[in-house]
Amino acid sequence: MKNQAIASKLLSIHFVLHLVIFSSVVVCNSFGQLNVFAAQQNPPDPCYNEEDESVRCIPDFVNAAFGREVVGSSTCGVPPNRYCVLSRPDPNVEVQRSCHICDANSPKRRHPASHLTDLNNPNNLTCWISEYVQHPQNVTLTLSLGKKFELTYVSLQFCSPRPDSMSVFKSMDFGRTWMPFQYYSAQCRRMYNRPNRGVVTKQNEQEALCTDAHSSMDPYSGARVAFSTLEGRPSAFDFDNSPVLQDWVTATDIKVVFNRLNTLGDEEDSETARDSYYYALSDFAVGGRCKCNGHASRCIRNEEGELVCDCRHNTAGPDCDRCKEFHFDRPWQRATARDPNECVACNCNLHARRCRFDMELYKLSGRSSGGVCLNCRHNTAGRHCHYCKEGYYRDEKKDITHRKACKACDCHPVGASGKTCNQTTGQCPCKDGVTGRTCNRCSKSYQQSRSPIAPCIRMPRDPEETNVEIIVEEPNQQEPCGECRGETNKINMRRFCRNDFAIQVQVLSREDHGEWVEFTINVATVYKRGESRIRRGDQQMFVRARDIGCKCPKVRVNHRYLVLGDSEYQHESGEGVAIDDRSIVLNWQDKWDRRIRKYQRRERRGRC
Ligand SMILES: *[C@@H]1O[C@H](CO)[C@@H](O)[C@H](O)[C@H]1NC(C)=O
Ligand SMILES: *[C@@H]1O[C@H](CO)[C@@H](O)[C@H](O)[C@H]1NC(C)=O
Ligand SMILES: *[C@@H]1O[C@H](CO)[C@@H](O)[C@H](O)[C@H]1NC(C)=O
Ligand SMILES: [Ca+2]
Repeated sequence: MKNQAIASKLLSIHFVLHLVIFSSVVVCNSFGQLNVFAAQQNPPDPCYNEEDESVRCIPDFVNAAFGREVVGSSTCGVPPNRYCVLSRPDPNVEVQRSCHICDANSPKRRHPASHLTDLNNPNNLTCWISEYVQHPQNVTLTLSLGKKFELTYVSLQFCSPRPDSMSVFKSMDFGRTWMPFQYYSAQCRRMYNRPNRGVVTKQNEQEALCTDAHSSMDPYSGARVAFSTLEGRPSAFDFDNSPVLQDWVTATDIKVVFNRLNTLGDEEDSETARDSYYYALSDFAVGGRCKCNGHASRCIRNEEGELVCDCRHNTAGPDCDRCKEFHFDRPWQRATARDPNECVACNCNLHARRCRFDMELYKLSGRSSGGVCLNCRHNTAGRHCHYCKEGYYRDEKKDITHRKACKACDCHPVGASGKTCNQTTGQCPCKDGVTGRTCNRCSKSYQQSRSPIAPCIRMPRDPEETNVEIIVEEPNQQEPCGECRGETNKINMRRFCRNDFAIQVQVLSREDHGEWVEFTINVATVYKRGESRIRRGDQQMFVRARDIGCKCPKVRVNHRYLVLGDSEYQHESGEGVAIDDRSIVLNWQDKWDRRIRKYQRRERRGRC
């Protein structure tokens, strides 16, 4: 009980602070400029501490409704109509009426819903006013926040008498479904079938309550009615560990439904009172924080103008609600004060760019690592691309992360009895009488035969002779042309995602230098850079002579191409762009520009 009291006190402090901030915006602006100046010097990222370790970070507390659009189901002034304001400054005097005109076409007499979320200046209130309301008509205000927020309060300031009954709903899915957040009524049971001032227990923390608290105030004065989302909810003090309450305070949209006017004792159909039967509010405020699950300290607008978290800790998604690509070594979790729960990269020894999470492996590892590398490259295999795939063996002189850590077995097609060599020594399995790492020689006292089944046979005579013969010369360097591995005439999202870089180039000239052919290209557009150092302008592009000879890829001077490739494939010099028979080289078509820019945007949103 005591905790709850403290919780509500904290919330009301939040609330008061918030009001102070928003009612003194003019003062804040001059401070705001100072802050900008300070930020230029050395902006510390609140998501990391001084040791550069991840720490939980949370966006600032704001009025999420400020400046956002509210849709009202009814607004006065079309056609112009009269409305009368009732007031009673002193309970001992008669109620006073002052009447005005609402005219949607007059800048001074209009009362649109935009007045609900404008700057709330207490000295100059701007109000939204509904049309005349007749029972049982409902009037609805719908506010879209454009993103998930974690709300501390919803606050409504009235210009009219407060209604007899109203309900507040929230949506977590941009208005597709709604759930009740709070009810206000002088007659909770009759209107909403709920007890007045009910109690929340641990079992019903997501239940909307009904209260008549707002109706005890002077009905004539425009007053604020505020609903604190966590007030009276037992887990509020353990919010970090309460997914139920984290969910409860989450909303993308808020809807207020005015179900019943306060007729102040008049008969509802009284003709004289009609002019004062309307709802009017000056401010619709929603206090809260952009929901980023502890992984961002601010929300920003993305290229589409949507509000999204500026995610850290290797997370992604509009609410930092998942791990970013290649960071699936443990499951995503919300950050807490104790543990930032950052997402961890998979360990693929630099041989894979994609991985997935495996719950079984994660559990087996004692909840430390569950990442499984996908599509290990450079002839590696295994969960972490940590050994060589079949037909390859480890070059112990190179680190496992090296691109050439695995060498081909190259077992002799005739001398070896299989294609798989010993992973550490590279020794191929040799047929009887055959020797050598690749099984390319006859053993001592064996000689070459014409039989592919027994290429070396024991010499019948002269066992002294120790001639070692080479059965066939080393495998031919000039392998015949195979199919182009990158051959296609289409560009699609999958291909765009799978490659490190995507550029539009014009081929200017060609020079042949033995093993390599060097093209001078002009890069007109870099759609995707990956880890390469490709820039716009003139530079070199290298292709192995063998690949060019096989027309994999086909590159011709004076032609314009779209080139997609892997930045790990490099010329010995490490300079320029290098492509091979896996790269995609397509004759450029102008219509592609728009399409590829679309892929670019999708990739930035993490859709690869
Ligand atoms: C009050 O606000 C309205 C609308 O923003 C503005 O047109 C008007 O000049 C303001 N009046 C005063 C007294 O500041
Ligand atoms: C007004 O809202 C109440 C409660 O949400 C609902 O039961 C009632 O049918 C609505 N009335 C009209 C006229 O839509
Ligand atoms: C590979 O060679 C090493 C060293 O000779 C040997 O210890 C190991 O058993 C061999 N591995 C296999 C799978 O034969
Ligand atoms: Ca206003």
